[in-house]
Amino acid sequence: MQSADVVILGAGPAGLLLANLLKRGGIDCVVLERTDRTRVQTRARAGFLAPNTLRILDRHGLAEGLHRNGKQHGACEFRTAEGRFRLDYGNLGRREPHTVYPQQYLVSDLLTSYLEAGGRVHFETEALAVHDTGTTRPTVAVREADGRLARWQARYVAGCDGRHGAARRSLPPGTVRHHRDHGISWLGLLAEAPPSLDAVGYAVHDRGFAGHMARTPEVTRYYLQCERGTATGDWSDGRIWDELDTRMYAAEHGPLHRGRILERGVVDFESDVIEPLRHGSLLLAGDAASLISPSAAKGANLAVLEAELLARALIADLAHGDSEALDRYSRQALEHIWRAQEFSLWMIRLLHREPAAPIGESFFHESLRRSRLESLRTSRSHQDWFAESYTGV
Ligand code: RFL
Repeated sequence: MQSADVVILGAGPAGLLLANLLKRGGIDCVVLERTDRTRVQTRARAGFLAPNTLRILDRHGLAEGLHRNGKQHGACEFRTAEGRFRLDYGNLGRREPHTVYPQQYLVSDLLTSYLEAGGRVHFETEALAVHDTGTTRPTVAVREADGRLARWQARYVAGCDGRHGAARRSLPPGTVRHHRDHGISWLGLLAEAPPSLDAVGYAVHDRGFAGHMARTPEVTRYYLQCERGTATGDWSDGRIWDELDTRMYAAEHGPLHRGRILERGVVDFESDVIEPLRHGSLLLAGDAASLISPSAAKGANLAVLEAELLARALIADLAHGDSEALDRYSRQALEHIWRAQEFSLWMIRLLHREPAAPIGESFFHESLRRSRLESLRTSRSHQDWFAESYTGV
């Protein structure tokens, strides 16, 4: 049986930042990743990184690529049937913009730095289950690249393997999972087209939400609220662009730059929180700890924050014998998670028509939504709160 003090499941932002920090802290660790290196380095997901994410990466000298190629972004534009308004949130609240840097670039930077420091990553190694989490010698059952079954032994296992990973499957019976299905779905699109506005676009329309987020000068992310149960192939490219134009009020504000749809995927809006994040020798971070709907762009930022907190706690425990540190990690991380969940829910309610009600009939919800948007358009203190919550984790 192979072993490491900390076996990390998953080479996403959470797992790879944790691995970097543990290695620097002199802790023996290994990363087990289900997919291959190319997949890890090319999976396009998040792009909007919070100022605190930048501070964390800076603190550990891991933000070089981000400073070189990331773009500061501090404005969003809300579009409704009544017109549009822009919030320069980078100059409101704490006056901090986002940095747009595609998640796959961040993951590549973290992977390169970890490997250059002599870190170990086993690709195409799928964790099947974590055993004996109630003891100080947990084991991880894995299927290796050649299909062979094997086991790893650890002092701690860090579950950074997302919502469908082995860590969640291995939680002890009776573990609390606070869960909410928002009943909303997005068709998430990556288009080979330059951004069409110099701001994040949030369009609130009777036909459903549409969103626009710059990624690079050549690639833009779009979102279309769609019916639950929509399959990725249900919408043709032409229908997607026509619908985006309609919902983003292109007739009033100008058409969108069209291009090839590079990637499409349906995201069902669900949120959950596992509580606590420590179960004996099994610890959770990132999406494995809490799933957050992408409406407020918090997931990757929480993953980075939790990875730093968890690294600190594991080093305190393993190198300095601080036996309280890991329980403290759970409490601290959960505070941040619930704050992000709260804002994310607020964004969901701001941007979407009520899913259960037929289009145009949910008068009460629509009136509240209009009122909320009007307050955001006109109240400076509401704008400051928005900016602080939007960029904060
Ligand atoms: P990840 O990135 O999912 O990485 C988990 C890794 O674990 C591997 N894995 C396993 N490995 C071994 N054994 C197993 N059994 C395994 N099961 C899984 C996987 O292959 C993978 O490599 O989790 P992590 O590190 O917790 O990071 C979370 C973020 O990826 C996620 O929260 C964000 O992408 C969410 N998100 C956004 N977050 C932001 O902060 N800003 C954004 O702008 C933003 N945009 C988004 C998003 C998520 C999206 N989708 C696809 C849900 C946009 C979209 C469309």
